[in-house]
Amino acid sequence: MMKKYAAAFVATFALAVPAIAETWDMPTPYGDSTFHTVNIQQFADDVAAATNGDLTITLHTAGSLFPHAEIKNAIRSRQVPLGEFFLSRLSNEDLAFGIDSQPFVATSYEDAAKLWSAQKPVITELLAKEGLMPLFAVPWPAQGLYTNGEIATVDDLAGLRFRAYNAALEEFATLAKAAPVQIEASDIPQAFATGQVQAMITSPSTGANSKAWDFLTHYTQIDAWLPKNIVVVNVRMFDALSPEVQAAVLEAAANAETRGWEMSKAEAATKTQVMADNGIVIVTPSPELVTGLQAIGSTMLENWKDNASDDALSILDTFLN
Ligand code: PCA
Repeated sequence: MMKKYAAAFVATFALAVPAIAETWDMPTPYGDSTFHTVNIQQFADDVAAATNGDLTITLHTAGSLFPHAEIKNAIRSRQVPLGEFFLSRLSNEDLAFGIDSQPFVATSYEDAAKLWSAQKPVITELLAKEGLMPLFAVPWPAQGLYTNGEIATVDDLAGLRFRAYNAALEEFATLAKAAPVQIEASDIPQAFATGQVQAMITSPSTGANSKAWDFLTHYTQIDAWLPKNIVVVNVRMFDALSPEVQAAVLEAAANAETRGWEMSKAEAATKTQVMADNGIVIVTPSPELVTGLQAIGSTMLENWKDNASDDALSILDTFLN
């Protein structure tokens, strides 16, 4: 009996050695049709191809494995080796994570790239303290305003139940005298259908993916900020990979970052067109609205500076100089 066991063990072990194939589960809060998800699926496919299947990454989309708020800690505690989330959701840990969600700081892809270069070393160090390492980050297209009817000035936002996705947007809505309600991207259609919210700020990607024309009429192109998703890996789990597989992951990650930024730029135009084709009125903001929104942005940035660490403040310095 013992012998048989040992023989079976040896056989299994011998078979297992050449095939050190590993499967990594990768949660994301966003749905399959989101361009970020398409991009991370390509990243997973690239890793599988480059490692001949030694590392297979399986996506779990739309918050199906962990809710958004738990993804970072799931990676930290090694419940999953890696995952994707909205970077500025970590701003409650350090404001350095949230600079990309401050209105009117970086509103073009060029500025967003410059801001990411300034932000990356600071947040890399913060994440390292938790045993985490960023693999790549990709911005959403510039954030615009979705409403029923035209919004001529900030006063028109007063009293609206306003969908928010992070603390900055909550602060924004409050300063606009609207009432913020936190809703995940995949829950947007339901939240509007049930009247939980009446307006939102998000990208043309999320607007089109949630079929904004079913519950809203106007999209005002305020192009206020380009917030990022980030893909983060647990360092211990990464270090346990062979050097060849590590190199394949890093190369696929670098390619995913380049490809993701290009996909984002393309989305900004194509998804705005999808909304227009479906009857959403695409509006250029009035000068009064822009002035009012910029005033809110200034207040928010002052608050941010008052509470930011020196390292967080250095991001803004590097970006502005
Ligand atoms: N879409 C995501 C984050 C930013 C964006 O454009 C959302 O609305 O939740």
